[in-house]
Amino acid sequence: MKYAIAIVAATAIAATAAFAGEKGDKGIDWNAKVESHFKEVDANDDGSVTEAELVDYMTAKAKKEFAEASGGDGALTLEEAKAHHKGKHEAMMKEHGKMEHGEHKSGDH
Ligand SMILES: [Ca+2]
Repeated sequence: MKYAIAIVAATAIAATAAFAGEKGDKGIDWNAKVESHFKEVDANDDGSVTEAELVDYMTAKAKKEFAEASGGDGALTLEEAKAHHKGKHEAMMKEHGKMEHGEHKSGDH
């Protein structure tokens, strides 16, 4: 059971780290990313992430995102959800575009 929780936690951490690392595959130290994220989730800093620690972490993250998306009035409308998603997507594309721009010199083709 403990093992299963560890797998779920590791998967969630890896998925979050992968998402955070969307900037590009080159030169990314995935171990360092997972390690730093793991430490973030490991609230009592005992070197292992319990289910409660992961749930607390995800809850805090969800609450923060909800507060941002809902505009702080405690209710998220469909329009707010769409706007929030669009904003996140655009920020990601902007970041991605910057990377692409930096990697390819003009006149490459
Ligand atoms: Ca812990």
